[in-house]
Amino acid sequence: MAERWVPSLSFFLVMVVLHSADASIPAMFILGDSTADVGTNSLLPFSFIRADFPYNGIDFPSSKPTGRFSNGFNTVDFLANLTGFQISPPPFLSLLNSQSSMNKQFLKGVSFASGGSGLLNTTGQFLGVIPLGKQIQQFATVQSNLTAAIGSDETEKLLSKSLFLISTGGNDILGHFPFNGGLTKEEFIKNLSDAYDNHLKNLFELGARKFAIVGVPPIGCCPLSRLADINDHCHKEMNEYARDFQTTLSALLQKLSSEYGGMKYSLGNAYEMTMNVIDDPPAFNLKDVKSACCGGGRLNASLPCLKPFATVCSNRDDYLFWDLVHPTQHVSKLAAQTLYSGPPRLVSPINFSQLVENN
Ligand SMILES: *[C@@H]1O[C@H](CO)[C@@H](O)[C@H](O)[C@H]1NC(C)=O
Ligand SMILES: *[C@@H]1O[C@H](CO)[C@@H](O)[C@H](O)[C@H]1NC(C)=O
Ligand SMILES: *[C@@H]1O[C@H](CO)[C@@H](O)[C@H](O)[C@H]1NC(C)=O
Ligand SMILES: *[C@@H]1O[C@H](CO)[C@@H](O)[C@H](O)[C@H]1NC(C)=O
Ligand SMILES: *[C@H]1O[C@H](CO)[C@@H](O)[C@H](O)[C@H]1NC(C)=O
Ligand SMILES: CC(=O)N[C@H]1CO[C@H](CO)[C@@H](O)[C@@H]1O
Repeated sequence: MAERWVPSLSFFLVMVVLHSADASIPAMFILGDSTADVGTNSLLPFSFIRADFPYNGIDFPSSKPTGRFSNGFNTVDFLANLTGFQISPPPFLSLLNSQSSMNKQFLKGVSFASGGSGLLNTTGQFLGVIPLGKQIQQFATVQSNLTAAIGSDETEKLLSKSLFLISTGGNDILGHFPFNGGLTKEEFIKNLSDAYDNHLKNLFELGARKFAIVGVPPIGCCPLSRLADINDHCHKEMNEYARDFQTTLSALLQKLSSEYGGMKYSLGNAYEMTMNVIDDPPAFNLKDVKSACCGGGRLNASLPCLKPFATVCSNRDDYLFWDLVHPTQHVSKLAAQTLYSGPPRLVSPINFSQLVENN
């Protein structure tokens, strides 16, 4: 029974790959932290970083918390939608319970993103989350399952055309404060850059070619970081780390793409994009760029966005921040539009849409 079933499934999978070969991107693979998580952490029994409770998801279809750190969709959902998918691919951990065969969803993409994680294994290590290195090991499983199902040539072709979207680094920097582990800023940023270098090489070796990368936003300006200042000002030093990391990451990607034939990338400057919003809220139709819509206490950042303890604002599209760290759905949509079709000042050397269409 099983022996007859397996070959016919493989045949079906090959047909699916061939059928979608005319789409510019057959699949999206998502890695990173809570800016990209679509429910991974909800499936981790011991994770402390989660969003599977209201008021999260209040603006999601049927007002359900989905594990997204948002009132609705996140930036990856909007990017996936612009690329031609409905929403973000589902979490890897939700695709494992299909009995003997590989999950067909692997052909369309998988999300490995885990809230609270970072580039370094040590970031979030006591929070029960999945660091980027382990996310890449999970992708290696997907790659080997694909190879077993459709063969190595088809897998190579599929992965080389797929988009690998990575949004990470913010938690590494957040976790570096206030104790800096005795490292200078330069040493720490070098650590992050070396880690990124290593992760990208591992993904390249597994077949990834198209990298859509989102840099670190000005995390010193999120409500949580502003709490540390009596005047609610941004945490300057944290922002400096984020900005310097953007510069270092840009140089790293340039170097890697010259060394690795066939590697293409697009780097979004989340720092600049978010600063533009903070510096001129009315230009983006925003009224509040300092405090959270959902939470409680000073800046609504002293409490998590947890019903019934938190309050939730009704004019959510007026806010930059949904909770003490994460953007609202409205701002996530703006971010996705900029990453997808913005100018070189904000996303370079090409924007995501150019990366998608580039073959
Ligand atoms: C993008 O999202 C909209 C709204 O949910 C949906 O109607 C549309 O079908 C999506 N696009 C694709 C290509 O799935
Ligand atoms: C997927 O790959 C993993 C690791 O190689 C393996 O343990 C598992 O059995 C594979 N699953 C399928 C359905 O091939
Ligand atoms: C991080 O963890 C992975 C296993 O998940 C391991 O292979 C790797 O060597 C570790 N990296 C460092 C720098 O410790
Ligand atoms: C907190 O959110 C409530 C709405 O839920 C709002 O009325 C209030 O102004 C906010 N507080 C601060 C300090 O931003
Ligand atoms: C990036 O995106 C659009 C397509 O969505 C493209 O036409 C445009 O040239 C790019 N924008 C810039 C400013 O490079
Ligand atoms: C994980 C890692 O790369 N740690 C390094 C960070 O930088 C310091 C100082 O340069 C090194 O000693 C660590 O090994």
